[in-house]
Amino acid sequence: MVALSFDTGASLTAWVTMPDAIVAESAARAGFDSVTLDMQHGAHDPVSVMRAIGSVVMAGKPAVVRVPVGDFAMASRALDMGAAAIIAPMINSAADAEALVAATKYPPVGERSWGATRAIQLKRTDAASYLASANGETVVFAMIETVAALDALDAILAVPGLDAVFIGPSDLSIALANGASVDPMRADNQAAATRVREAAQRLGKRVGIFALTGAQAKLYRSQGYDFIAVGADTAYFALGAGAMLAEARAD
Ligand code: 3PY
Ligand code: MG
Repeated sequence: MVALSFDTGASLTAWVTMPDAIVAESAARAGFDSVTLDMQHGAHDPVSVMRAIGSVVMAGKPAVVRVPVGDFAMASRALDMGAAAIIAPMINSAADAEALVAATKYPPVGERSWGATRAIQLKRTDAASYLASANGETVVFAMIETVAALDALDAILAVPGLDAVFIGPSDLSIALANGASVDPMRADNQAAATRVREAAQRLGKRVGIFALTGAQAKLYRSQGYDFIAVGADTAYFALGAGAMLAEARAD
């Protein structure tokens, strides 16, 4: 495992939905600070995630895994496979956050089950050192993206062992508009995101957010987010292809 670092400002993560280790490795080599593998809306499954984590770590970058909704067993497995951080979607209550922490932190903080063989291999360490450092080094993000989560924000942030929150601005915008629109940049949604960021920062927790574009990521950097997802692999591919084709067809 290569750990996430926040030492040089916001950590910018690539978002990878295509379930091939070469896509993840290419993202790692493109200069992002980490690579996030998406098992919620992306096509990654446990085997593709395991292979992609290896490629990312061997390219020298931390791998992050977003697990499917409520799949805390997968969160624990992703850490076993060498993920440096977990993003868990739709955490709507302190009880959800407690279940997430229980699965991802070893006693006395939680009840993560032992089996980090691949993580130990990738970290070039031994079992005792891994056990001693894992709770402190792995970062567990609870996604805040519903009205229920906003209502329970203080209780979620107070859960011992929860390292961070990650705002899902698209889902949050849908929830705040009661389904009438999806618009992360809508003023009420940005105000809610700011409220989440400030509450997390007051308690010394890390805070992340998803940016659809580079310009949005730049705005979030200026606002002091610790961890920012910058677009997604499908957009990197389409934008790169579009730019090359336009160049090729220019007179
Ligand atoms: C959201 O914006 O809802 C997300 O989950 C981003 O990944
Ligand atoms: Mg979401």
